[in-house]
Amino acid sequence: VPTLARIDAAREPHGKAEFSAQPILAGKVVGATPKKVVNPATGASVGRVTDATKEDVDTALKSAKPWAAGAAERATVLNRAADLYEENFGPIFALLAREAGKTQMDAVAELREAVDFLRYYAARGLELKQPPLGIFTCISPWNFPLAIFTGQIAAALAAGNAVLAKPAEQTPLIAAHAVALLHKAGVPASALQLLPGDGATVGARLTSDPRVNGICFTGSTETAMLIRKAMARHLAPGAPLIAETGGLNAMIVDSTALPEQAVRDIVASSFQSAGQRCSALRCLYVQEDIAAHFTDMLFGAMEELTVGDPWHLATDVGPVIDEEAEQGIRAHIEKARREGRLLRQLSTPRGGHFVAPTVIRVKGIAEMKREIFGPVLHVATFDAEDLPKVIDDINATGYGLTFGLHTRIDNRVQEVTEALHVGNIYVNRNQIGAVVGSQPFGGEGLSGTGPKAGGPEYLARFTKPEPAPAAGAAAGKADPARIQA
Ligand code: UN1
Repeated sequence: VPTLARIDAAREPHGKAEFSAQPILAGKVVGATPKKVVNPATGASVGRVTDATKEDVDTALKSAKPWAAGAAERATVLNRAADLYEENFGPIFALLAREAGKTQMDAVAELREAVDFLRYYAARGLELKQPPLGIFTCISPWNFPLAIFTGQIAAALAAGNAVLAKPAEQTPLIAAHAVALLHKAGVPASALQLLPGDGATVGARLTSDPRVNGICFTGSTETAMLIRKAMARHLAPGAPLIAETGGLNAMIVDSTALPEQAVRDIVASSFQSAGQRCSALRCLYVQEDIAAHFTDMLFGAMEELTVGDPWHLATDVGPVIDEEAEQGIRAHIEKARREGRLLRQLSTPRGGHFVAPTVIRVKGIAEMKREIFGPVLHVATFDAEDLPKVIDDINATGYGLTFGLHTRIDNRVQEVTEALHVGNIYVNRNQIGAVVGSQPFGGEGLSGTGPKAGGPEYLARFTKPEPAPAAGAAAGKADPARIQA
């Protein structure tokens, strides 16, 4: 990782530069009516984007060709792309801060993850036995506009597919920058095309055209359900949907936890990335006996956070992504304030889409109907004898993405983790920031389809299915990476 001084120097020339994103169809850049893309922290222009039209989607589908090179050559190209990403950290960090509101800490982690995905899938691609499916639609979110955008594409390409990539509407500029690097590394123009645009024009077409052979999606649970319906109507039976969706993630802190450590991990899990991760902590359960003292410590630690423009290296919490996000989260906080449940809120800087870290009291996770995608932590207390009920309530949400546990009771780790239907469990640490390769990431139930991204089973879903194994062969296979301590 470069030093902060080097990061600052490398991104400086890109601090005011105007970037652009346009559809890239079989290598040709098209379109001429650009919309402005603005910085969520300042409202200043970052550049312009041209959305793809329905004709562009059709052109892309006609030009798409699965990547014919052998697995070894594909791996070489993806590794070269990883090198190019690393060399280009200046404009990448500038774009992550200016277009996506990422703090430097988050930007460093995001570039690392994107590079890890490229190298990991390049290596796993060499082990694949089955041929590619054909054409993959990849639809990615604004909260990891480089890492998840790249991870989806790298997986589909490593398996030999052609990719039609639709970046999130809020973050097309970094996507265009990434696609340029992938092409420069040697990914053929017909194997990777970029289609910026909205869900109605671009997303809907890319998920309901019978020429598409599979879909990789990260975003809301509601959108995943719409995609599944469209696929059932229009795509060939068996075309896979590989989806990572929402979460309603809990953490339990019992009276044996180390308070300083738990507080630090809660602050990171709830407020880092302004809470805009599907893995983020939403509902904290603190054991009643320690609750008063513990929440005081938590409020004290929150006070240390600097909220502001992520261009400043000292900023801990940047803006939320746009006006709609800001208003939605604010409405949720205001309701809690009216009901007398607002426990703490930091002061909010002016000028951008800022929501200051906030803590709200709840009785339990059961009353939280949906994921609030921002820096808002909900806190409940529990008595030790009610632990089974807490576990039942967490399972009853139907989501199952991440879970955190702070305890020094050995049996409790086993009891709790066995009872929970959750993809990623973190013990005595924070619950964000899964690591490609060693901590594959993905949820159960409403949180996703599996297999886990950055894990050994992921790539096979991008290939023709293997003939069914003998009955019982794969049954009961434990996932050793599910629990991280
Ligand atoms: C998401 O926020 O859409 O472990 C998923 C983590 C990240 C979460 C990515 N891999 O925090």
